[in-house]
Amino acid sequence: MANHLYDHLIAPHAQNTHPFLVQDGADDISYAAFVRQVARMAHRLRKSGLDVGDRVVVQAPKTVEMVMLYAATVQAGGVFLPLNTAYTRDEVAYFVGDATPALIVCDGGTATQMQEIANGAQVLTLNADGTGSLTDGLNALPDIFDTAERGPDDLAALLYTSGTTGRSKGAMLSHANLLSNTKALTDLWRITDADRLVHALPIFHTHGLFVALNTSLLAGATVDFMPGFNLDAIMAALPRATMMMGVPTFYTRLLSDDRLSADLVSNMRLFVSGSAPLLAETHEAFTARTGHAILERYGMTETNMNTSNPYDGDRRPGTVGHPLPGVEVRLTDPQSGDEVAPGGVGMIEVRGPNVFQGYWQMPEKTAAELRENGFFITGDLGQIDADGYLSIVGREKDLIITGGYNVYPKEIEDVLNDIDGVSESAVIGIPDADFGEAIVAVVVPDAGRQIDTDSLSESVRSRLARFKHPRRYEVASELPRNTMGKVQKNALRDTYG
Ligand code: MCA
Ligand code: AMP
Repeated sequence: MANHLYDHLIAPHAQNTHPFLVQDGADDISYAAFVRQVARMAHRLRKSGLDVGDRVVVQAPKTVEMVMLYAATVQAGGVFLPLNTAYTRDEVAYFVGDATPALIVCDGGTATQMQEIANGAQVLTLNADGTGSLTDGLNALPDIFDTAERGPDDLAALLYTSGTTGRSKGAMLSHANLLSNTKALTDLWRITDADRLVHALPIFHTHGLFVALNTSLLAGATVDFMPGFNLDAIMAALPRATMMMGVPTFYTRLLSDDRLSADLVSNMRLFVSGSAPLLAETHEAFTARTGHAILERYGMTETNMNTSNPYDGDRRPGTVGHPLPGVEVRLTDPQSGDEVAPGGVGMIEVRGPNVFQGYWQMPEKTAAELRENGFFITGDLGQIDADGYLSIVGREKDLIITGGYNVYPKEIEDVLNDIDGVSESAVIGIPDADFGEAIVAVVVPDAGRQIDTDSLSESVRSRLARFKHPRRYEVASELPRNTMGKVQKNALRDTYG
């Protein structure tokens, strides 16, 4: 049966003996072997209760089996919902409650806790070594599966993205959203089966999952699949590789190591950066050291990728390039919604086949951010130069990006404000050499109370993922406010940055 994403990304590889997933210390997995394992896993999912349209929540270590699980979910007609492995029980409980999955796949170590919040979903396990109830006895299942019928507009994935106002929103991504973007990127970045990609990103976000893996699948490229970012492993892999995708922290870390040289990367064709701003100085230092101009692109969970610097031609530091083919970008006045004059700063809005279907069960939020004419309001402020290069010059949304992870200050402020003795708080991002931005919390105690910052961090630890924890707490007698009563975060950044 027709299945838009499966038919383009996976089915064509049924007889393809070229290596797909390559790992240190393990046998290569060919494309054909991958297709067979995916079919077996689709049987496992179906037998475990997955119906067409059901969500599959996955909070599991990065493994080749998790890539198979993604593809098997698509083949069985499910909706893939990966979660950051750093999320706490409370955070996961919210996603499970909101998305009401039929299946949850988690690390064996968290299975008991997951059962408690499963909300009726069946829990399967997948451990870092690939074992678990998801894969137990898998080879006994048939290696052909009757692919579920899914059209271009059916959902393939639900990816949660935090918001300025608190509750995380599930971005509904259709088969056509994912496939159209995959085709645009594969074409633009000239990805082919001769490529070998260094894959050190997590696969629970758009960057590592869709940008990196979907393009490799479409092109039939080989993926050097690493469990995470390890400088030694990447240095060892670069001489054999042709491509790498990373967040800016990858590039600053590579630059901090003397082993990075033009010789080491002489086989490389393309370095891509995204998810957070790449400093122009990092871009320039990388070119000076290696001769490679990093290609910076811009995307969002809701839209996949929107713009990219050119493959041929000038990759301009500090810019995110031009709209992808088929994608429209316009800049508008945040108040009036009117387009700004050429060269002016405005809200970045995007329209195209990449733009999501709306937020899961949140029609008001969808209506607030997705215009009836199809333009999505990104919350990022941009400027377009005379040559059409877009630069992100600021954000309307109060957002911190640390090491490529998005953190909404409101979520941390809510936790801090709940703590006994805290009157109010403001959370800011300050420049950090490794993560780009680091989180600082400024806390005002209740009148006459002292605050012990150790107890603050203790309270935060149990409720929020590690990457959201403030690296520093500052106690202040009051927060600076403007005449409208709004906290002036710029003033706080000046004081504490
Ligand atoms: C780890 N830690 C972090 C982060 N990562 N803290 C803040 N921000 C982070 N990103 C914590 C660890 O838990 C640890 O805490 C301490 O910081 C030091 O960790 P370290 O070993 O240095 O970290 P790492 O394991 O090397 O990870 C850093 C990383 C990783 C490689 C930069 O965070 C990463 O892979 N980031 C990529 C994120 C990503 O894929 N973003 C794409 C989102 P402790 O010391 O207490 O143990 S998709 C997206 O944004 C859009 C769509 C787009 O355009 O792509
Ligand atoms: P997410 O919510 O994880 O999808 O993150 C999307 C946000 O990351 C965008 O709205 C931007 O603010 C930011 N972002 C992604 N790519 C870039 C980039 N190349 N430069 C600056 N910011 C970026």
